Order: sequence, then structure tokens, then C-alpha cells
Amino acid sequence: MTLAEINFDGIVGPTHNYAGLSLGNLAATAHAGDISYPRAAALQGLAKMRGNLALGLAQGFFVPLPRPNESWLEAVAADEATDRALLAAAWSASAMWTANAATVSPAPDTADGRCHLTVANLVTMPHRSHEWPDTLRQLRLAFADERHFAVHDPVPPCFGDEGAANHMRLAAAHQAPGIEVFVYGRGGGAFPARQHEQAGRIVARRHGLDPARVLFIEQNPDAIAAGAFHNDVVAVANERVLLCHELAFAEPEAAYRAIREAAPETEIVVVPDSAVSLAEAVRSYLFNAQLVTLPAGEQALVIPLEAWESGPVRAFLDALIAGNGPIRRVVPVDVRQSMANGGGPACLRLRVVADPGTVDPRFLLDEAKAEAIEQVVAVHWPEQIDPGDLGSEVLERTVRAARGALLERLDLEQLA
Ligand code: SUG
Repeated sequence: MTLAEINFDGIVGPTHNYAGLSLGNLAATAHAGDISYPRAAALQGLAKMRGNLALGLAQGFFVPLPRPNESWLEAVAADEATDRALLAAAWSASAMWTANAATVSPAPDTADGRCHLTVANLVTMPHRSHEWPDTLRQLRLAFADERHFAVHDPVPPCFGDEGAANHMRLAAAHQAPGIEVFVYGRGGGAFPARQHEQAGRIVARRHGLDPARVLFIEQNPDAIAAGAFHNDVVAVANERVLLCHELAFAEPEAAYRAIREAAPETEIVVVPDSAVSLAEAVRSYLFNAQLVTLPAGEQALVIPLEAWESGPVRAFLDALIAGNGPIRRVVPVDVRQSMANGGGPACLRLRVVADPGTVDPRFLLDEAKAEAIEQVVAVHWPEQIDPGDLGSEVLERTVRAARGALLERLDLEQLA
């Protein structure tokens, strides 16, 4: 068994659009009504995946869910007079942000020595609340080997759960036992707190985590109010490193103390508000980075171009790399189409520490498969979508055929 971190990116679906559905997600609401470019969006995502492959990292993917979602349209009794937002919800390509697909506890952390995954219920946002049944089908296929994986149903819908975006793992190495940190929000602010404390507690029990190696930390309400609708907008962890904004947690000193007690090897890099303000952190998505361990052992931060182009972020990163810290390299990537909906490099991937040999190989990427997917996207994905087009029969035929062509190419027709 060779455990490795595999990043499963969501392939951006052919219905990628800007409908302004996510209250509290400042980028998404700012771009409401804009024309989207699904083909360019999917190609940007694939270029990011190929970049990570070239860095020597293990890369997987999930396919877009069937959209428009018939069962959602039926559930809301859609007709001509239906609210546009409910209609747009049926068309959303939001499953591309696979950091919200599930919470993952790798085998070294769990009582039965299997990797556990709980699909996220995503109940807070209507357009995301209907993702989980199709996501679950896909997880059950990709991680079907029950000797190595346990895939769980969502937690009860009274407890909002947004998956790995609010979960951090700290460990001496991916293959070593880690501590798992569940970050939750408290409601009552102007924007919804999407992650309920009980969701994390339920997931931790289901996954068979050792209570002494689990932490529950409250997100700073000011961060949620500033647009950090998930913890991964203000913090990112990898192996022994935690990079976070000074204002990420409700009680930062207590949080750092608890982390250091549970995992003494942790290096906590705090970005002060005076260096990068909370507003600039949210705007640039510095923390929505992939912090990855390269084959030679050093860590690299895969950041969006928006962060690279930010003066304060660049000054912070230059000092970080010049110092002797654990993060040795910065890799800027162009995921602007996803960013305009509030999804950075980290949102686009679900991390699974597992032996790649135990995963259904149809969900693993190599150069040849990346090229094959790009060809399907180039031929079948719409070049652009105006949110006013959602509901059109012609567009519906196009996007269903596009997804069908992809499934056929990947030998995944059983997900049709
Ligand atoms: O849930 N945007 C997503 C972005 C998710 C980002 N994920 C992480 N931070 N891990 C969301 O708010 C916008 C869709 C629209 O408005 O059309 C959207 O769903």
C-alpha cells in the first residue's frame, strides 16, 4: 500500500453560468447575469490539472452531474411561472467545486483502517442541495473497493454540511496518522453560516476518528460577514503546515494552542490583517490555494492569478519564499471562469489520501486522458451562456449531448 494524496478535480460542466445564486459569496453575486464561457472554463480547469500532473502529483477527476436536473425541476413543480432562481438551480454546474463534494478521513486516521468519505448535503444553498445524490453515485463508483473505502450517506439535512471546504488535516506526512480539524460557523449574521457544528461531529463519529485527534473550531463571524462562506477562503493546511489569515477563527489563540497540543509538529503561518486585509484575502483568494507536497518533499502553493496580481499578496508571498519557511514555491494558475463564481484552485479539488491502485482507474488522470477530455470539451461544450438562455430547449440538447460524449469517452456511461 502506497498512500498518496490524490486531488480529484471537478471537470467544469457544459452549463457553467453566472446566476448569482450564492448569497454571501461576493464574487458570485458580483458576476450575476454575466455571460459565462463554459468551454474556456473547462479548459482552464484541465490546464490546472495538467500543471499538477507535471509537478509530479497524483490527479483524479469527477465528471459533471446531469444538468438540467430533472428530479429537481419535478420536486419544485417547475412551470413557466417558476422563479428564475429555482430554474437556474436546475442548471447550475456548481458540482465542479469538489471541495464541497464530501469530507474525507484517510485510512491512517480511522478506527477500521479504511478511508472514509461522507457526501456533503449542501442544504444551505438550494442550487447545491440537489447535488449529493449524483455525487454519491459517483463516489460509490470511484471508491467501490470496500476493503479500502467506506462511503457514507449525507448527515441529516437539519445540519448543513459543505464537506472538505471546512475540514483540515494536519499530519507529519500524508501517510501518517493526522489530526482532523472541523471548522463550523454560527448563524445570525448577514450571510448564511453553511457549516453546522453538529455536521462535523457526526462525520467524525461515523469515520471512527479518535476523539483525542479531532478538533472543532468556530469560524470567525467577521470572516463570514466579509465573504468567507467556507473556511477554505481564509485557511489552508497540508501535512505539517497551516497557512491562515489572522481573522480566520473566532478565537485564534485558543485554536492555535489546541492545534499545537494535538499536533506539536505543526507550523502555523499566520497572515496578519495589516499585511493582507480580510477584504483583500477574500478578493484575491490567496488562501483558496492548493498547498501541495512536491515529490522532492518541499511544499508549493498553487494560487489563482488574482492573488498573484494583488500587490499586498505578492509582497507577502515574496517575503514567504525568501524566508526559510516550509513553503518553497508559488505556482499561479488561471481559473478565472471559476473564480468569477467564487471558486478558486482549492474549491475545484477534493483531496483523497489513498493508494491510487485502489481507486477505479476511470477516475484517474494522465496526459493522454487529459488530452482526450480536452478534445470532447473543445467539440461539445458551449462557447458561452447568457443566464437568460437557461431553460432553452436547444441549449438543453447541446449540454446533454456534451455530457453524454464525455461519459462515452471515459467509459462511464453507467453515470448517464
Ligand atoms: O457554493 N459558487 C459556489 C462556490 C464554491 C466554492 N467552494 C469552496 N470555497 N470550497 C458556492 O457558493 C455560484 C453559482 C451561481 O451563483 O451561479 C456558486 O455556487
